[in-house]
Amino acid sequence: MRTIPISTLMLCVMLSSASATTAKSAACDVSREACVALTDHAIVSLDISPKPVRAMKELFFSVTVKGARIRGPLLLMLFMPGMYMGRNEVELKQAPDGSFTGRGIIPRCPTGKNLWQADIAIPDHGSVSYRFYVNY
Ligand SMILES: [Cu+2]
Repeated sequence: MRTIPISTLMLCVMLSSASATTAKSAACDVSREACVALTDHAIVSLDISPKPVRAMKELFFSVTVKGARIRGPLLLMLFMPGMYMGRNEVELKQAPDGSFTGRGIIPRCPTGKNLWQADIAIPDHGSVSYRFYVNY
């Protein structure tokens, strides 16, 4: 499981159709661009707006799932790798266009660190993770 920029997705799919989950890719920071992650037969893209992503501001999360029929809602979990920052979950409800959307807030870390992770469980298809840097 890893994340890649949407712009390189098609290239990656072409280069590695037989082994998509082990292909090397550029790191993707969802604070700056929409990112795609692959899990069991599902292509999951996450976008967060407004950009760049800031702490203590309401954020809009939008997820699209391709390759799998998913029924919402989905649960997006926000946390800092290696540090407990309290439970922070965003319920993503299915919008008329088929995407899953919700709103949430990322708190400011007292240590000044700003690496966060968003995990989304895709029912029957494992889960995907995205790491990104929050701006203070
Ligand atoms: Cu922290």
